[in-house]
Amino acid sequence: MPLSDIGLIGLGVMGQNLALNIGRHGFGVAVYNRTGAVTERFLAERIASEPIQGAKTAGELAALLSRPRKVILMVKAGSAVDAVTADLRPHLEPGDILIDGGNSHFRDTARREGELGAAGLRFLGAGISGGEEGALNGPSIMPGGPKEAYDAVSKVFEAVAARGPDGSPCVAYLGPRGAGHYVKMVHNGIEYAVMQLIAEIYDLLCRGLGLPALETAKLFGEWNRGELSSFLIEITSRVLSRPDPETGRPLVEVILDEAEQKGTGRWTVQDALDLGVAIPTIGAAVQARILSAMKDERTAASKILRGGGNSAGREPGVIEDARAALYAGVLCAYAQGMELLRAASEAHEFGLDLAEAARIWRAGCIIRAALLEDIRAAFSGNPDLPNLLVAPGIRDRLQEREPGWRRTAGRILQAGIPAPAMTASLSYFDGYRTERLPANLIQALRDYFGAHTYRRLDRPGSFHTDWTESGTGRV
Ligand code: NBP
Repeated sequence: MPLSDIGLIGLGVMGQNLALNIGRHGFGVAVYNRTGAVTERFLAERIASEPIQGAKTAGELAALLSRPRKVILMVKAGSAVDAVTADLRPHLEPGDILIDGGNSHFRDTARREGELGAAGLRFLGAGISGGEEGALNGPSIMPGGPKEAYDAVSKVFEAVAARGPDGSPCVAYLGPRGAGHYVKMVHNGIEYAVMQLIAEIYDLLCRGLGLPALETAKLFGEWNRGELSSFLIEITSRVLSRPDPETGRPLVEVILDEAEQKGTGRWTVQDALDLGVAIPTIGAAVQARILSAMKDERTAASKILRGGGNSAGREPGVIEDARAALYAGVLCAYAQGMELLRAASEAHEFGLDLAEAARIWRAGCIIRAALLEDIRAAFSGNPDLPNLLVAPGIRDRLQEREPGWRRTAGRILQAGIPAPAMTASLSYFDGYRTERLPANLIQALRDYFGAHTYRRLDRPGSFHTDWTESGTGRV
């Protein structure tokens, strides 16, 4: 076989499918996996006519590649990326390009780019979303790093990426250093939030209103044909309609209610806190997973703490209101993600184009949704848009759904059903649209106990009051 165009290390779920996708597009691929048996099985069982060859060592892989070498790493994020890089590095030459396609932290990506750059090697951090199916048939690809390194691999990325509604590939150069992994991190943060919002509405429908899972599946299926049309709503309908072959019950009802996480949601919240960006819906989703994992404690507390009736009235409009609440909550999640991207772009000097980020999320990735075309158009029309919620068109839809959103939040809280992401979204909306918040009192309290001073509405300057002295402050 001639020298391959691209190398791929790590034949897990993503690596195998991405290698097949690249091969199917006519690029020669050389693959290597730490556990050799995995490579052998892959070559024996999954290759049809794709130009894919295997290597037994990192050195053998390097020898199979045309120059400059381009190698995609699809291994577990963290120390595995450093281990694989160290293994491969002695076999590389200046100008070769390493592409980390895993879910690495953007700071690790920046560090690796610096370390490898010092040796003349080029390093790209490319977030890849779409899971197994996306990797095989077209993922959304979020690359960042040296622009000329991106240009050297863009043909491959553009060939294998999903196509958006206008036929354009769901990949774009996003910026230097960790820009690509940053965008992927925020993508995952939004994913956490949308999944939590869906789960809360499912809880309201099934536990609160007593709808059977199958009926709820039909509702999500209907919703998927309208403005909520998205991958996550579509698969919710599919999941809810799947019976458990052993018990005959809906499979979802026999699944343990402990949500796991691998860290990208937490990183999103951590960086938002560092940058001072409010992303309460995403934060609530991460916290909800943490609380869900406390199963034993929750089970014990459920026998002690009473509250709410766990059921909501089936008055007319309740379902339509739930749909409105879900749509509004989802909008808030995307709005917060975009705000974080904007702030991060400034702070980390990524030079991100928000419309491009929305464009490449329209297909292939887990948060793909019809709504993303509206988001793309909003930022394309006005790159300085202060917040997605005030974009013309979007704000009208939000306002129309606001009464139903509020009624749903009332019902769900009354029933004692937890809805942290939905209520956080509504409070985000209310907080953002409120001219005068009670932060005046916070400032007064801070000044009382810490002499932190406050500013006044009626004149400039900093003021301090001795709140304990005689006069208005004495209680
Ligand atoms: P995993 O994250 O489970 O990684 C499995 C691969 O990493 C295997 O090839 C394994 O080799 C290799 N590996 C590990 Br683990 N430690 C290694 C080490 N120290 N040295 C060399 N190789 C090592 O697989 P995945 O689910 O395909 O994910 C790959 C990346 O893509 C991850 O960063 C993941 O977060 C990201 N991602 C996954 C998805 C998804 O839906 N699964 C979606 C989007 C992004 P071995 O066979 O020898 O153990």
